[in-house]
Amino acid sequence: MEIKVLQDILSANDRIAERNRHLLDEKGVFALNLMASPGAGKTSLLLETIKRLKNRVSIAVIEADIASSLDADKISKEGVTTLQINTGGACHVDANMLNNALESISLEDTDLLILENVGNLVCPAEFTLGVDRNVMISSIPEGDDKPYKYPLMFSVANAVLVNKIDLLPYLEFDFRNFSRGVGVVNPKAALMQISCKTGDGMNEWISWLLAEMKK
Ligand SMILES: Nc1nc2c(ncn2[C@@H]2O[C@H](COP(=O)(O)OP(=O)(O)OP(=O)(O)O)[C@@H](O)[C@H]2O)c(=O)[nH]1
Ligand SMILES: [Mg+2]
Repeated sequence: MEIKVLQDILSANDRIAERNRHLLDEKGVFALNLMASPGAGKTSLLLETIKRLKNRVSIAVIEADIASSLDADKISKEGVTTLQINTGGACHVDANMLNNALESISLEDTDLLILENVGNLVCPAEFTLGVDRNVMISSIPEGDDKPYKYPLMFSVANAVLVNKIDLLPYLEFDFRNFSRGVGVVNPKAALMQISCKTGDGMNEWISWLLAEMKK
């Protein structure tokens, strides 16, 4: 009876993720997997992060999208190493895709590697990649119920960033309900409120990131 297919795929993924972890550790690269639904602000956060850190930290970015190089074009204008992966339909990056991408990046020259995962609040959370931290963005227009409806994504995140807080005057969003939901699935997650438009919360985010890189 051949009924273990899914399990085999996932364990194969985990084995490659372990290889990624070893490779990144060996080269001294701190790797971050940035996840969120489409349009939550992943590329915007990357741009703000790069602007603030590029003179202190050597950054490389992997952009993953189903199609196009639009995000990679924006990031490469900041003068950092940028690689675009087109998944051709897959709604996530798996460990093997990351492994292939790592071959094209000069890891010796990289301190911080950030992967912008495919915009999706479900699939990316299912694949271990072998990175140091998972960071997810949830944005105000998406609503305060997302931790209850998409618990896996929130449960794998080391940090949850609530973006677009500049829109709070125009939209209903109950932070107490949101943070209670995060607390239920992942009480250890760092929770930050940010706006990539106004820069609010960016100091806290950058401080968190630099502190995690030192651990
Ligand atoms: N008002 C407001 N708009 C924002 C903020 N952050 C991002 N945006 C806008 O939201 C839209 C989507 O932002 P992106 O950074 O492209 O989102 P993304 O998560 O990278 O999207 P995909 O790569 O398509 O999944 C853009 O029009 C941004 O200008 C914010 O803090 N406030
Ligand atoms: Mg993007």
